[in-house]
This record gives sequence, structure tokens and C-alpha cells, in this order.
Amino acid sequence: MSKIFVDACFGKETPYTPVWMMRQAGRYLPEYMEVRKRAGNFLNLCHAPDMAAEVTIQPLDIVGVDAAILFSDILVVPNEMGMKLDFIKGEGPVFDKPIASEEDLNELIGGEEAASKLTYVYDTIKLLRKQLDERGDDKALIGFTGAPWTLATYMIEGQGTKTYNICKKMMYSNPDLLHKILHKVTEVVKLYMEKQIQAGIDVVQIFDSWAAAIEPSRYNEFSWSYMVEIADYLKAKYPHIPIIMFPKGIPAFLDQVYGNFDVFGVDWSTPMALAKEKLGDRYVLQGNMEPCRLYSKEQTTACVEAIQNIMGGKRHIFNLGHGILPDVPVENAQHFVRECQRVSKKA
Ligand code: 1CP
Repeated sequence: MSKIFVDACFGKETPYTPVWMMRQAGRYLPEYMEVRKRAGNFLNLCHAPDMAAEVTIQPLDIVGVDAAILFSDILVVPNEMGMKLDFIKGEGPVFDKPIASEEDLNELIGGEEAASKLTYVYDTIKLLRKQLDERGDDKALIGFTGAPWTLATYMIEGQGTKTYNICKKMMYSNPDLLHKILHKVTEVVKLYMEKQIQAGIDVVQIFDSWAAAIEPSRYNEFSWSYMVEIADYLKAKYPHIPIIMFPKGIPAFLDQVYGNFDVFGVDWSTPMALAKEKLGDRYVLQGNMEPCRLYSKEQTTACVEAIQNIMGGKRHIFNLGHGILPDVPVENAQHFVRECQRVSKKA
């Protein structure tokens, strides 16, 4: 039996439009905070399959979403390539030795060797596969990776950044080194996603959270082409696994979007009607409520209805246009999910 969520990714008719939320397993849920406390810190939680599986499933039961997203983080990949990672309270992720030269890059582990070190991710997926199958409730499991560009921003800057000046300096003054970094990360990510599929995920999402940092005329060269390379690799071997591409904040690039994938994730700054006009015939669209609308139930309902009016329940998956924030009341998230299911339910 195929899952509603997987059918929707392939553009098939479903009884209603499925919904999930980016960052749905996280700090707005008291139940998540309780497990995180037990784990001690965030990385311990990613490394413990039983606890990671527990928080992955929480939003299915508490919020009622139609798909679970594996609990992990995009930065476990550079971490296992050999970059020491810390999550510092109030500051976020920090790598102690950012990549500044080809020698730094050459010190990192690549390919199969790096991908095989992420066993705790594959173990979490195997456990989730078993738990989800035992529930028998048709919920899909989404695996994910960061896009090579988004990963490279952390590997080069050493942390989150508002200006991206160190990676952009490299982009314009030493593009060969940036391409070498992107290539090495891409080779690991291909195998990482392949192993996630072999461990039991139903769907792949590639997060390019920092797509908007690149000017539109360079976006394909430094990011999109690498994402397409990963999609091509996976599609050639696993055509039954849908691929969702989520490049955040690139409305000016919509005319140039190409590639062998199934779902285009629309961020909240891109009008859904524009995305439908440019891409709706070729790709299923996911999104795109502005996550801060979740602070108001009325604003949530109005937005869900507006999106439904544009998409008409066809070739669409409901989601936020980026991650849910930690101070959103749980009941408002539940309201969002109920409203998506209400407005799209077919008689
Ligand atoms: O518990 C905590 O306080 C740690 C906060 C946290 C969480 C809950 C981090 C640190 N990562 C995560 C989990 C996570 N990260 C998930 C699984 C949960 C889910 O979606 O339900 C996923 C898919 C991610 C992916 C991720 N990590 C992205 C891409 C998605 C996005 O929101 O754009 C990015 C950019 C990261 C980096 C990262 N990890 C954590 C933080 C605080 C950040 C962002 C730092 C920054 O702004 O630069």
C-alpha cells in the first residue's frame, strides 16, 4: 500500500492534501524539551537512536502531521568528515577549525569513509521504520540533508553568519577552492542519502536554507547544480523515492529551475501563485505559510484558505515556508494542521 504523503509527492490524487512542518520536532514541544534534557545536549540526542526516534514521532501524535522528519541535523555531515562541532547556548553551531585552504580541505575525510561514520543516523532510521510500520497508520518518514552550499557556509565561516563574507570572498576570489569543497561535500551527501534510503526513509528533502545568499546569476553554478547532481544520482537508483528540493528565498531564480526531482519547496517569501505559474506543471509544490502566522489562529486560517484557493488541492503539500519557531503555542500548530486537512478534504 502506498502512503498518502508519497502519492502526493508524485502528484497523484489523495483524499486530502497532506501536511507537515519544517522543524516540527523541536523546542516548541514540552515533550521534546523533556527528552533533550534527558540526553544532556543536542548532539547526544542526535547520537542516541532511541531518543532521536522518540522525538521524531512526537509531532505525529501531538500535532497530527502526515509525515515524520528524521530527527538529526544537517551539520552531522561535516562533523563526520572530521570537523569538530559544538552547539553553544545562545550562539548555535560552531566548528573549531573552519576551512581556509586546500590543505584544510584535504585533511577532511571524504566519500564512503565519511558516509559510513553516520551509523547513528542509519540506526535511528531503522528503528523508526520498525516503529512506524508497527503503528500501521500510513505516515511517511522523511530523511534529509543540507545542500552542499548550505553545509559549506558553516564549514567555511565556522558558524552561522548574517553576511557570508568569508564564503563570498572565496566565491569571487578563489572559486576553484569553493568548487573543490562543494564537490567533496556532494560526494559524501550522495552516499549519505543513499544509505538513508537503504535504512528505510520514504522521501528525501534537500535543505538549501542559505540559497538567498547567492546572487541569482551565480546560484546554479554554486548551489543548484550540486543539488541536481545529488538528485540525479539518487533518481537513477531509487526512482520510487520522491525528492523534495527546498532552496530558501530565491524567487528570482524560479525561471531557471530544472532537474529530475519531484517536489519544489516554496519558501514564505515567494508568492505561491508565482511558483504555481512558473513550476506547477513540472513539480508538485510544497508550502508555504509564513511561520510567524502561527502566532495567530485567525491569520493561520486565512493563510491556509488562501493557499488552498491557489492550489485547489492539486499537486500540493501543505507546509510552512520555513521552520516553526520555538515560542509558538502547541495548540496553534495543531490548529494549522487541522485547518490544512479541513480545507482540502474531498467529500
Ligand atoms: O534543541 C536545540 O536547542 C537545538 C536546536 C536544533 C534542532 C531542534 C538544531 C541546532 N537542529 C535541530 C534539529 C534539526 N535541524 C532538524 C530536525 C527537526 C525537524 O525538522 O523536525 C532539521 C531538519 C534540521 C536542519 C537544519 N539545521 C537546517 C536546515 C533547516 C532550516 O531550518 O533551514 C539548518 C540551517 C541547521 C543548522 C542549525 N542547527 C541548529 C541550529 C540552531 C541551526 C541554525 C543555526 C543558524 O541559524 O545558522
